[in-house]
Amino acid sequence: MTATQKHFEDNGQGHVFTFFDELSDTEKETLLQQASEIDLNELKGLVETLVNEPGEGNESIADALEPAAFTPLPESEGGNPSLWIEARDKGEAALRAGRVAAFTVAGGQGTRLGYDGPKGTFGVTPVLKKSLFQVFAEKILASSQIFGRPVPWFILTSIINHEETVAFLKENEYFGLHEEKVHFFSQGLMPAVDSGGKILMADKGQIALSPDGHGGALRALVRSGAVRQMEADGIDTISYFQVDNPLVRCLDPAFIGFHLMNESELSSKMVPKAYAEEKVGVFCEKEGTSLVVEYSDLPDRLAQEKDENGALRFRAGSIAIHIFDRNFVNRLGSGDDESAKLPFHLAHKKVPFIDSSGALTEPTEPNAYKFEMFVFDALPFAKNPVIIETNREDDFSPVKNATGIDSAQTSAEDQLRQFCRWAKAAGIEVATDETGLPSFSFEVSPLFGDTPGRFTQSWNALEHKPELTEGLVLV
Ligand code: UD2
Repeated sequence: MTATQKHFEDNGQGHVFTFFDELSDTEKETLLQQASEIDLNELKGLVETLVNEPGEGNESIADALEPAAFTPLPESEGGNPSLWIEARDKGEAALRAGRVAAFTVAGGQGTRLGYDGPKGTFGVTPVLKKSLFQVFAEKILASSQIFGRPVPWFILTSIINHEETVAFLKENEYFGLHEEKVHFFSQGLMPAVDSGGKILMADKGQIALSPDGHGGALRALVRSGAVRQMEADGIDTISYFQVDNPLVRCLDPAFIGFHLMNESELSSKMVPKAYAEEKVGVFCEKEGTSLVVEYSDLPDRLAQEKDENGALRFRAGSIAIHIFDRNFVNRLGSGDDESAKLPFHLAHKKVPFIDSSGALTEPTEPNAYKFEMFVFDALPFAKNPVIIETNREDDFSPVKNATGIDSAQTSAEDQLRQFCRWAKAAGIEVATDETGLPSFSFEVSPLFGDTPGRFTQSWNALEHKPELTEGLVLV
């Protein structure tokens, strides 16, 4: 019996090795490797506190919860235009100095979309159906060209999609970015357990493992050496966004500027929630500390509450766009600071498993508990957290579902509306409906323009100005 087997035996998880003797040498090695990466102490604690305990319940989360303060847009009530100009200038200076990296979390399973492949390879633009990865690459390239410094791009993958993601970017020659500026690293894994806290086996030689949540990004950034590399390259500011949102401004100068001006360790963007049930976390404050309460944890009573103007009181929706200070990532991700650890959240899911006879069971009801960390749980540990308002139509239209809300269709339409706003701002006549949507599809590459100002500049520089018609692509 190996030391790992004994350790599992002693911790009540010896069944993981039931079929060990039937495995080939390579299979044995794989299983031992998987097992050795599981922290059984941590797992035991999670089972005790999350699976066995009934849980806090939403109402106790609500105690003393207040809406978080945020910096309004210049055009919003209380907005300060000169402050936004100052922030933009500071952010542009940081981009010119090469202090900023882009960071995409793309390790998730993307089950809701029903697309077979890494989500970042999914086609989203209205005409060319460029992939999410291509859209981000071109935005990063545009910023690199404008500010004269190549911006490195870090991509978090997971065991589910690492190889395919790397191959996709390579085949497409990194969409114009320098190969050595695109960094991939895989996030950690956690085992799924049954209601008795026993680790589930996906096969005789395979533990049922799944990604440790996007909060795992912080420790993955440290473990992979990405943080060390950033330090060596003079990067102290990490611009974080999710793989599902093609509208995101990957490197927004004003946002970067607010982060730096406030010497913040973690900055975030908010949009006023569109409706009470919208599936976004909400920025709150509890006893002077900022935090995000996930939509599923916010009691309905608070989600529906209105202020004296009739607006939702808890309306500061988190759209998962953040800026991290590199040293802060190191502090949390290294695990050195015992007082700053991201908690795990519990998810009850259907996970296929083999039983004690080795037969595979495909459950029809949730049978397993998974443990995930959320990146926004870093907020209470951050010094000087900053929350700024952003325009939803210029930053957020995710592709999450196959149809309906937050689908490929709604996102493509939001991209079209943005292109039309830019065209109108450049003095081009384009007919749209009352929601700003044209009756035809066209597309603007981020390399042609990624802001109204740069769109206008490129448009004015065109010798032959094309008519905006179906299928036009401005590159
Ligand atoms: C997330 C936020 C929600 C809101 C919304 C905006 C959580 C729990 N909720 O909801 O508050 O901001 O986004 O769109 O995050 N990912 C990984 N590794 C993992 C799990 C996820 O990289 O182990 C990535 C995934 O690839 C995606 C992102 O994290 O880019 C979001 O994951 P999700 O789709 O599970 O989050 P969602 O839509 O429930």
